[in-house]
Amino acid sequence: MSQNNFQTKLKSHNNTYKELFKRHPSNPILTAKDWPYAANTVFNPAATMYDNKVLLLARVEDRRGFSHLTKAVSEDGISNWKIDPIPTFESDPVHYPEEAWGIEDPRITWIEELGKWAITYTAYSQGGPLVALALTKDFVHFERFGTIMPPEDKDAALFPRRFNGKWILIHRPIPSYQGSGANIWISHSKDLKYWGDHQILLNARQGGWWDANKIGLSPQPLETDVGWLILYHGVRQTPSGSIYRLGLALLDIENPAKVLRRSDEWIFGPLESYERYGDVADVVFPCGWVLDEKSGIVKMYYGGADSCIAVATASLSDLLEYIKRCPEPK
Ligand code: BMA
Repeated sequence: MSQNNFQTKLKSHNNTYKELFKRHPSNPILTAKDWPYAANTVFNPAATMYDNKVLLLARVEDRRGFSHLTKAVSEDGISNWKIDPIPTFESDPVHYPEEAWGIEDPRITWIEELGKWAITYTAYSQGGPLVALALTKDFVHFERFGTIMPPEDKDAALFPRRFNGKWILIHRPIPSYQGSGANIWISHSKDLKYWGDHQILLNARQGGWWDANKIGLSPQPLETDVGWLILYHGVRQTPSGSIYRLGLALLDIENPAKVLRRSDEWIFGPLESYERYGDVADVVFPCGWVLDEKSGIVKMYYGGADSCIAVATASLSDLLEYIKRCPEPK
């Protein structure tokens, strides 16, 4: 190929990806060193707005290997975090034996109808991880619902309102039939306690895809003018371990069981050293995001390599413009 042809060919290829989420220069914004008490690591935080401030409910792992949840609150969502001096929400294995080995990876949804926040979290039981639910008005007192999905199941979040009288939960059961992959499901309930009408929402792809075999919801669903915006993680198995990356999907606003769009490519993945190296290498794992309605900026909070908390920002209109250009799932 002549040099000219080669240059033309290069130009015709778009060789950069549009970066939707930009990492904050102060990353990682929180580590175990910032914690007011001894912890192995802090990571995978849920996020919501509380009293006009950003509230994170971080997963804190102690040196037994068990996790609990502790809140950190900040006005700008970046700095000056006020962290509870003791664990905010701990496992209670005496009354809830399914919490034997700790509680992990919460997601928070504000439920207007109840005037409460719903926290869906992974309880680590002797039978494996499962989904549990608690409600709170103040992030001080918690109303436990206990187990809402049996093991193995995790990565759950509620939609903020009912659809035709029913609440909808997104979650990720692991089938015993491994050939079918770990897919994202939705289930319905009239009372938040008893769940049914289970169905697959998003399938893990197969073969060479970045999100082959295992996917799971990341933060809580975000309501937008064009549908529910969903950020999910895909787990790629490689000879040197797994890589956790993130993709986007858009669900119908009135019927969230209907997937309108899904990104073919991942939009965020481990690149920086705090995402690549830590207790578990090559993991970005958000459990929460908040939207500033005025600026239209979304702040996504994520765990880096199971060892720190980081934040990345995107404009909601860029995310929507991107997802609207993505294909309709087959
Ligand atoms: C997942 C969850 C996350 C963790 C990730 C990588 O299965 O357990 O809490 O961040 O693995 O270790």
